[in-house]
Amino acid sequence: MFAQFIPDGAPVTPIQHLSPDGVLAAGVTPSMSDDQLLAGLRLMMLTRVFDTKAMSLQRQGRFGTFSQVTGQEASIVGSASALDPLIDWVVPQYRELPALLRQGLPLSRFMLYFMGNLAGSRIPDGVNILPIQISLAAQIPQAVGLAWGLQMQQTGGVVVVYFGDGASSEGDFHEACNLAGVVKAPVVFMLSNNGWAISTPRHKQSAASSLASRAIGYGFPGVVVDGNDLLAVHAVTAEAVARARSGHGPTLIESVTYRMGPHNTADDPTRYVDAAALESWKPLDPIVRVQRHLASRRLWDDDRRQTVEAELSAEVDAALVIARAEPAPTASQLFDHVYADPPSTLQRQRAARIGATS
Ligand SMILES: Cc1ncc(C[n+]2csc(CCOP(=O)(O)OP(=O)(O)O)c2C)c(N)n1
Repeated sequence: MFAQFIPDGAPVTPIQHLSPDGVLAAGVTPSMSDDQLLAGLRLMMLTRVFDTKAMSLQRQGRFGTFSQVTGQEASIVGSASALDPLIDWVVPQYRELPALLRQGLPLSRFMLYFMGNLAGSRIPDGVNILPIQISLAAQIPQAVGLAWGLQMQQTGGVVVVYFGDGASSEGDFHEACNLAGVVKAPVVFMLSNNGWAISTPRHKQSAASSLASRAIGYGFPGVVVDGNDLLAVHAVTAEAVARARSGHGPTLIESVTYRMGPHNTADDPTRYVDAAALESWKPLDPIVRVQRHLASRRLWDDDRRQTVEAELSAEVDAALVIARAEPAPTASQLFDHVYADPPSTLQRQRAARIGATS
């Protein structure tokens, strides 16, 4: 049973295992081994390296619109690390790169999506993820359906579905929670509260004192965790996954974090983000927190950081070489895989396109 079950309306202190200085809270046994912690740190760092490169690729016109993860790495890596990729599923929104990688998606495949290549939307066989979802919250009912199906098939699998505070205001979220509670679907609702839905701040999103408190209305637990704390997010998700796996149904996790960059490459947050608020989150960097913790235990130092950063930079560059070796997408491909029998208007447009591009 969760140590923290949301009482209706009460303000809640997020569960924290590591302080911003990297000190383990008294009485807490880490839910991750040292190897898992180092692997989690590496994945968080890879995501940060990728974000920087992706931003520059987008500015060069080689990538389409892209949403960075920066600041939210612990929230996504901590939760994804609690899964067994062989039987569990990840259903993403669009800001969950490291969860997809941990499930087994090759980085080069992820890149193809942002290069407009159809292959980027094709999930390789055996990788338990659904595609990126841009239509807000549409993935949440699908995740519940998937989880319900796994329950019927008795696979033992659990689904973690990711979405933001903005998506949690959509009807799809509430309908999905309701059904999941009724059928006790093995699903974990991972709500990344990063403070913003583009330019809409959290306080304009909902009058509820905590977004996790909504779970009460659907008959399952809600829990609030420090989303910049890898260990706490992992522990809370592991408990929610264990609940789901043993037939006790869903959990709503509100992971309190902060979006340190723009909403995406088309956004200018300087027009609406309070600079002081942004500054106040900088000392809470989730990557630095784990590095400090490991350094205090002599498992990390600056030399090691530089070595790993160089390795990760080379890894991202190598994935880009693979992605760029794929044939460039053609305009006529826009018409593929949408309709089995395209309407005549689309057939005419497609014919005109093929004529224009051949
Ligand atoms: C149904 C729908 N409505 C509106 C949008 C436009 N839109 C794209 S992202 C976004 C904000 C999403 O915020 P949140 O769910 O908190 O996720 P975040 O981007 O902060 O991770 C909006 C309104 C959309 N994609 N889909």
